[in-house]
Amino acid sequence: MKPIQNTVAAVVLLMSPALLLLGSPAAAADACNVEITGNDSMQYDKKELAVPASCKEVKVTLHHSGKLPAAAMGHNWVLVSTPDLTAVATAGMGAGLASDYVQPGDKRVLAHTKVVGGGQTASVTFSTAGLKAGGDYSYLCTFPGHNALMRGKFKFG
Ligand SMILES: [Cu+2]
Repeated sequence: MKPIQNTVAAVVLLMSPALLLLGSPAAAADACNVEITGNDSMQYDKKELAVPASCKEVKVTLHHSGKLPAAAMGHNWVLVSTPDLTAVATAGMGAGLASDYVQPGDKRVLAHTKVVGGGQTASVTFSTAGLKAGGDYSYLCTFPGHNALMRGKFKFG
């Protein structure tokens, strides 16, 4: 009887940290942190990113898994209302690499990272106060010519 009781006690002890993690605010915040990777083939690894509407802030981390420099195959992550996607891409093209291919002061840009080259990472943390739960949002890379392939849906809600 005794060894069995010990085993049960050990299992309960092992499980309790996991249960604590599940119930902690840190675990809830994790849902508000999303990651995406771009590569040398002009592609993101995800067609969709989703965060719950309970996120007051969202952190998006962009990795570039390739080897090419930012000037040749740079990527950024730009959040827009879907109907603004093409206009933001066009405006960004003219802004140039020094502005991370985002037109300064463009109100249609809801959030964006800087442009990264191979092996680099960038992240952006933004408030969701201006987002509508269930709204139609998209993300794109505004490096010239990339948005045709590098775009996806951003689900908030
Ligand atoms: Cu790109």
